Amino acid sequence: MEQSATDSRTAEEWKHTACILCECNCGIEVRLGGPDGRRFEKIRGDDAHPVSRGYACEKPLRLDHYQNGPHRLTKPLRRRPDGSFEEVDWETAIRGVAADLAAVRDAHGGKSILYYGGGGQGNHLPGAYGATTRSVVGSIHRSNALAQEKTGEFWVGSRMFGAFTRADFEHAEVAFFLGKNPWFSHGIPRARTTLKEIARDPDRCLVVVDPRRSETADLADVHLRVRPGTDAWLLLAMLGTIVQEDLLARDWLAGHATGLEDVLPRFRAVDVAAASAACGVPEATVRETARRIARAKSVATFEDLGVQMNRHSTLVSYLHKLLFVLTGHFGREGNAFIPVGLMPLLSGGGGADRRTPVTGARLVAGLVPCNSIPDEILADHPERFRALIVESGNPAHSLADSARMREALRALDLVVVIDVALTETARLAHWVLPVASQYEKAEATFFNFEFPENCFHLRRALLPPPSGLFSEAELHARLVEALGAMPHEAVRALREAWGEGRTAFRAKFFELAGGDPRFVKLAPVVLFRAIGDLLPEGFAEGAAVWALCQVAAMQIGPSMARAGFSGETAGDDLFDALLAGPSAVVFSVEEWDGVFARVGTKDHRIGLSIPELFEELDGLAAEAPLAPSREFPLVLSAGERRSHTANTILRDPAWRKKDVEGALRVSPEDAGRLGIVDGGHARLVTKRGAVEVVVAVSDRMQPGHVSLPNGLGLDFPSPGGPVTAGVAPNELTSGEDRDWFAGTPWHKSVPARVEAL
Ligand SMILES: Nc1nc2c(c(=O)[nH]1)N[C@H]1C(S)=C(S)[C@@H](COP(=O)(O)OP(=O)(O)OC[C@H]3O[C@@H](n4cnc5c(=O)[nH]c(N)nc54)[C@H](O)[C@@H]3O)O[C@H]1N2
Ligand SMILES: Nc1nc2c(c(=O)[nH]1)N[C@H]1C(S)=C(S)[C@@H](COP(=O)(O)OP(=O)(O)OC[C@H]3O[C@@H](n4cnc5c(=O)[nH]c(N)nc54)[C@H](O)[C@@H]3O)O[C@H]1N2
Ligand code: SF4
Ligand SMILES: [Mo]
Repeated sequence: MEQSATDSRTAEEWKHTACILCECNCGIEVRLGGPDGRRFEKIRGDDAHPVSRGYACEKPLRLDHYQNGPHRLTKPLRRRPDGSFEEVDWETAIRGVAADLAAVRDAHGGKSILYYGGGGQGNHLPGAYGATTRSVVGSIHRSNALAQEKTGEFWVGSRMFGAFTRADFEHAEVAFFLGKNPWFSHGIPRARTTLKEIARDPDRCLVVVDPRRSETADLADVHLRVRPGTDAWLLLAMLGTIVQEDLLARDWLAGHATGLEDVLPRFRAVDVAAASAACGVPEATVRETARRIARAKSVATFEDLGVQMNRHSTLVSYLHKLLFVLTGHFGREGNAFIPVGLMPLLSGGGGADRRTPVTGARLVAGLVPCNSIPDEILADHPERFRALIVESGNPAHSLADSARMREALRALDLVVVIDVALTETARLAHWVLPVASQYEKAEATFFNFEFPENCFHLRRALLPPPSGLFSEAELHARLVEALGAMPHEAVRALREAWGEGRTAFRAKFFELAGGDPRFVKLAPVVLFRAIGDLLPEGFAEGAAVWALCQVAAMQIGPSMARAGFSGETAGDDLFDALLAGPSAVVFSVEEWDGVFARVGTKDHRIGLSIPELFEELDGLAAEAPLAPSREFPLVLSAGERRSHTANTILRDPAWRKKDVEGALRVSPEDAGRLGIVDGGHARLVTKRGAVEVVVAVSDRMQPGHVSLPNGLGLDFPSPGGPVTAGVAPNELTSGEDRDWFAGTPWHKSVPARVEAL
């Protein structure tokens, strides 16, 4: 793909793309400018985007920090024996990485090569292309951030629905947010608009479960201010109320669910008063809220990190889903649904019977639990991981216990990092392979969860990469070539067939796919080599999406037909629409009546019974929730989303106008007791580490609860040497504090103390 900075698309025009700072991927328009025409001078919401419809929050205005910051790497780096890096040319890097990967494979088997990442909030195509290199070197184990947040929920969803569920907040009478602060973290389309609409309407009700008076709680009709880490008891009390007061959707359950007899007795026995006391919410409020949910025509719910990175998280996911299912809030407008994806990112939550090689941790959705990764490396075990490929992820910063993660990275025979920046993880790599930014290549995500109309956005490159850089598609194509695995004959044949038209191309592709299972695994790079440069300018990396469109046409044909893509050419028509659309394209249209057909259990009924979780559930009544100790009297939530946090995508601290250091929020009561003041400094100590923090005294915090933002403590190049602002939260967290089932961490309730300085 050849592009020049002076081509037709760099004129004084707004270009359509998407924000990459959270999973919503709102459509935005960018006006480029500056001396080299590469600055993101103006940014606005894209009215043409069918989901975000012009909406954008404050964060994308700062995207120039991502695109044009001094953190961008331009040359491959190789580690010298003394630990320093040297710049090498691409020829050397590709050959070296291919040889090193092959050496690990030959010595220990491909199963010893772990792949981490594959995409962040805005880029999922690297995962598709990276799968080709993985298949050539025989890497079967993988992990990514989902395995430190969503795997418990996936597994529960797969057991109950055979799928992952989302909910329709736009039409819901009651909106229920459990450990989720959408005012800042979004996660639903046009979050603030929707929240305000619900809050304004006297017939609708916004319920927020959060120990903190979050910005979403400010708008709420009901704020259930639990004590940190006690949501399991709150849900127990709510379910106890629903069962004991007979608020169940009995008729509906009779037709749509199985296993009711297994769960009802458990909640009939609950002491609602005791469970309410355990979570610190008045019993009357618990009962009122349970009744409000049960009686509502529609209820949409969302659980997120406040509970998913917390105690009893898999059980909480189960109780949360029981809450809306037992009250009948599934499969109708304004309630929960099963999204129909172009590429079902969040399916396959089952398979927890497969285990990791060293510690035997469950591979939910095929992912190695993030908290297990160091244990799978730092073991004297023949099957330990020996090599790690990290692509678009920063595990040395984002996973529990950074110190131990660094130790694990140092213990590996080979670490290859593919990133735009010299991250905390890249610093420990043997090879760092820089790539084009998300605005210098075609990109897309599979965070497509809308209903009844779902959209996919294949974004066109806004500008060419700086010289010497290229995309992951090109990188993996080169690696596959260097490993001697590129099927050149297939590439040639497909390229030729493209010239003959789509019918010939489809026929050739499926002929090749049918003849050789290896071809299927390499299809992304084969397609990229065959047609990448034949696609419209700026779309080369979209080549693999052609195959996704074909698969979608086979798997969700009726949904696509309702969106206007039908018949033999449905897949190609969709692909062409993606290339033509200035913005996202509606690829599937559902009917609410069809939701139950998507319930993936044997009888298409919701399975209420999950016996694996009964012991934990039944034990709650006798369990004492996390209590303050003399050593650690406080509970730390390590990693809150704020106005100026975006994981580690924006590394430049200057992108934050306020709260540059990312203050520790402390209640006025605790601050007074500890003798610390707003804007002052303090020492924050956990069993794992101690750091110095800036303090913000905030009446949003309840006494005993302190909170640090996520994504800070990154180093950033500056003329006087690297600067760091704020605290990296995982210097304070521990790997063993995790859910017994899914292995997800307890970052939101870390026992801690604060000392005045
Ligand atoms: N601005 C911004 N938005 C983002 C991101 C970002 O980095 N910055 N990251 C994106 C990503 S990757 C994700 S996963 C989502 C996460 O989105 P959220 O889960 O909404 O984000 P958090 O702020 O981490 O946690 C949500 C809330 O959990 C609360 N909480 C803490 N302890 C408890 C508890 O014991 N019980 C309950 N019920 N709540 C508790 C916190 O007070 C907080 O308000 O955000 C996405 N959006
Ligand atoms: N204590 C604590 N820890 C947490 C959390 C918390 O709340 N508390 N939140 C967790 C959550 S929910 C998540 S999702 C994770 C997120 O953590 P990670 O999954 O590690 O992801 P990001 O911080 O989004 O980093 C993405 C990386 O991609 C790089 N990148 C950007 N564009 C490109 C590109 O085009 N190509 C390539 N190859 N790389 C690119 C960026 O430079 C960055 O290094 O953090 C988790 N860690
Ligand atoms: S809601 Fe998320 S995707 Fe949308 S503009 Fe804000 S950060 Fe970007
Ligand atoms: Mo996340």
